[in-house]
Amino acid sequence: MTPPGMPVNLQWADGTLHILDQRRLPAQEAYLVCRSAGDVAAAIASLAVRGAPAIGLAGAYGIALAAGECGQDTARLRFLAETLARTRPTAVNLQRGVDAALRAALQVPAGDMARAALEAAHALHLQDAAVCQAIAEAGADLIPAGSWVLTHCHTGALATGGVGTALGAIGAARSRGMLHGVYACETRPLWQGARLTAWECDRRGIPCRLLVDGAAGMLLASGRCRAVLVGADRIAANGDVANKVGTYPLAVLAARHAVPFIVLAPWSSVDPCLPDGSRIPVEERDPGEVTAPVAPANTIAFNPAFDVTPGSLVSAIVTETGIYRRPYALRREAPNEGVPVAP
Ligand code: RUB
Repeated sequence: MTPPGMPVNLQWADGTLHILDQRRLPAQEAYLVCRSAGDVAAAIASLAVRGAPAIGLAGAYGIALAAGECGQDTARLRFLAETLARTRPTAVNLQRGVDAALRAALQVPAGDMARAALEAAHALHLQDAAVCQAIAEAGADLIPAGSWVLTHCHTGALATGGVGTALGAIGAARSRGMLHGVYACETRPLWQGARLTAWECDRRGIPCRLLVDGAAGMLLASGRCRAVLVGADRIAANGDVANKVGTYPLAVLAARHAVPFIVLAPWSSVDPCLPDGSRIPVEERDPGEVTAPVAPANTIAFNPAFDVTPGSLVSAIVTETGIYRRPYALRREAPNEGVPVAP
C-alpha cells in the first residue's frame, strides 16, 4: 500500500486508529492515537490527517470507533457519523467514507456494528491503494517524456491509502525514466507543498524544485514546465474541480501558456449530483492561518481553503475508471464511460 521510503499514514492497531500527524512533518514522524470518533474528528479538523482520500478513510475508521462507543444506540451512531462528516465539508470523499462504514454497521445486529464498520474501512483502504495505482499508471501516460511538471498542495501517499494521485502519477513517470522532476508550489497558508510534497519527493527519489505560489506564472511563461498535475477534493458533473486554494490561478496560467492542466483523483471525489461547481461547499478556515506569524494583530484575513476551477480549463480528468476529456458530463453511472485505464 505504502510506497517504499514512506511511513504508513493510517493504521488500525489494538482497537485504535494510528494517524501519522501531518502537522508535525517534516520535522517529526509522530503518530496520534485515536481512541474515539471525537479523536478522529479532531484529527481531521486540525489537518493531522488531510488529503481527500485519506480523510475518507479516517472517517470510515472513525465510524468503527463510534460503533464501539455506541453499544446498541444507532441514533447516537448516526449522530457521530454526521459530526465526523461535517468536520471538513469540501472533500466529498469524507462523506463517502463515513457513509460506507455507517451503512455496513447498520446492516448487522447491533453487537456486530463495530466489526462490520471496521471491515468496511479496511476494504475501502485496500480499494484506495488499488485505485491510486491505476490513477498513477494512467496519469503517467499523459506526462510528456523528458519533462518537468508543476503540482500544487500535496497529493502523495500521505494524502491517500496508496501511492497518491497526482504525485502518484509523477512518481510512476519518474520510475519509467520519463520525467526529470516536479516543481511544487509551497501552498500557503499551511505549506502542504513545502512541508509535505518536498518531503515525500525526497523520500521517493523524485527531483523536486520548490517555488513560492506567486512564481508559477514566471515558471509557466518560461516554457520549462510541460504539464500541471493536481488532485481534487470534489468534481462536479461538468468537470468543475474544487481543489486546494491556488489551483484555479494555475489553471488560468496553464491555459494562457498552452500547458495541459490535468486533474487526477479517485472516482470517489466525483459528485455527479452537482451539475456544476457553484454548489460545492468551500471550507473557510481560521483567518489566523493567514495572518500568523507576520501580519499585525488586528489584520482581517480571507481564508478559503479551496477554490473551484471551471471544467473548461481542465484538459483531462484521470480517475481509476478512465480518462475523461472536455466537455465533461460525469454521471453517476459514468465509471465505464472514460477511455479505459490499462489494467
Ligand atoms: C488537500 C488538497 C489536495 C487534495 C488531493 O487539501 O487540496 O490537493 O485533497 O486529493 P487539505 P487527491 O490539505 O486542506 O486537505 O489526493 O484525491 O488528489
